[in-house]
Amino acid sequence: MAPTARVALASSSLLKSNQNVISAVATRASSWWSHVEMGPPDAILGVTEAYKRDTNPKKINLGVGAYRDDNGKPFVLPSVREAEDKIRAKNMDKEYAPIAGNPEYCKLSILLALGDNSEIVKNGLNATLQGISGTGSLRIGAAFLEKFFPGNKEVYLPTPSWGNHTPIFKHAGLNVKQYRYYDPKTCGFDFQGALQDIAKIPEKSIILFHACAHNPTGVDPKPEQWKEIANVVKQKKLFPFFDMAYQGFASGDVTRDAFAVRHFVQEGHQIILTQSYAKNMGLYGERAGAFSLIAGSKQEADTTMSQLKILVRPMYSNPPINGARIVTEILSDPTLKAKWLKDVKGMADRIISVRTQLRDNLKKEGSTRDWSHITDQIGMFCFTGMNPQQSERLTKEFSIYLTKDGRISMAGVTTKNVEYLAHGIHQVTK
Ligand code: CBA
Repeated sequence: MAPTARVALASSSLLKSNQNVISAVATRASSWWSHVEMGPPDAILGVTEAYKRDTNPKKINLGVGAYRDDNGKPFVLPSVREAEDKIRAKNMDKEYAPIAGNPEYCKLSILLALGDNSEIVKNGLNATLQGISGTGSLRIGAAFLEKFFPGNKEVYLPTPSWGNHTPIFKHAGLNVKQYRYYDPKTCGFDFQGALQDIAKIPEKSIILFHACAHNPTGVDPKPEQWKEIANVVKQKKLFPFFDMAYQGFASGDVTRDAFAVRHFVQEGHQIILTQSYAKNMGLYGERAGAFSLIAGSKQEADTTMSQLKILVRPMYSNPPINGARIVTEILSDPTLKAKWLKDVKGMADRIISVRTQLRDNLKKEGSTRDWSHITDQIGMFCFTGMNPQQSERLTKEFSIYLTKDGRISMAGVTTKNVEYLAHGIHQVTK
């Protein structure tokens, strides 16, 4: 072919491909989805996305509640590594789990929550399913309540609560309302406010409690206060829903952290309980959790379980197997369980220690503010009291990432970054 003809052919095919691009763009403009507007980034997980884009070597991510070791690195618990080795040696298959998950896993989970000698478990009064971590278990609970709760389809949440609670319940079609919980004046628990509001909740409504290590405030009722709350809940015929995402993470002791749940159950409350192994076993991405309800009889446990399975099947069919195997391996082996309990204590203790360091460093920086709540609050988070402007300045000027409500994940604070963090906080709050 003559060179001029070749050029003509090439430019005509270029023209054709351009036309294809133009018509593809035109087709997209009249797409089914052109009306979909850009949504805002997630208030918590969006913080990690922004952190990843930052190139400042001093950057700190205190957004999401994910434990880090003292080098700021993700931490896989030694007990989990050991469990994984054991599982690998068993050369297990990859078959589907049952709809409700592995029965042994479910039993071990409810025993961890209620205690090894639980009468409820002995009498078969619990309906427990493996859920997709804490969030998925909450979502099962929301769906079940929407369909079967015989009272008001209204859930009362503490103010504030974990940002995902409202969307989870609304998504299932329940109304969401609030009761007082946190007192910004004292940065502590507003016990009287909570009692007054709970007493005003219409009978037969649902009330949500954080079992321990309240997120975002790090403020929990004391055992005596839980007892009074349990009484009011009973008098008002409210239905208690416990979200237990941090068992062991608050005090370092899984029994102590289960106090509220066990007390309510002992007092005869038929609670719903959701559990997560994301934090206390560091199984974030494995999505291992559990949903339980306490029924009035063995037969009721069976009927509710049958309906729970009917709800789960079209949502995700059955849960993932790997995380549940790790949990089962740990909780069913007393030696490995003891090692895990030590790992949990180690994480909780490190957090408690960096709380003191942060407070001391703020003092060293010359801050005259009262920062006692940093050490008074417990669990993964500290609700610093910083306002949205101060939180934004901390991010913009110091590359310290946190949620706009002033919550910082203490799990991301280390002996290496605590001075820089204290400096930043002092600069934006003085
Ligand atoms: N309940 C509460 C009170 C939580 O804080 C969280 C996690 C969950 C769900 C349930 P999962 O589904 O992973 O088991 O946890 N909250 C976060 O730690 C974070 O994981 C947080 O930073 O707030 C999240 O998903 O927002």
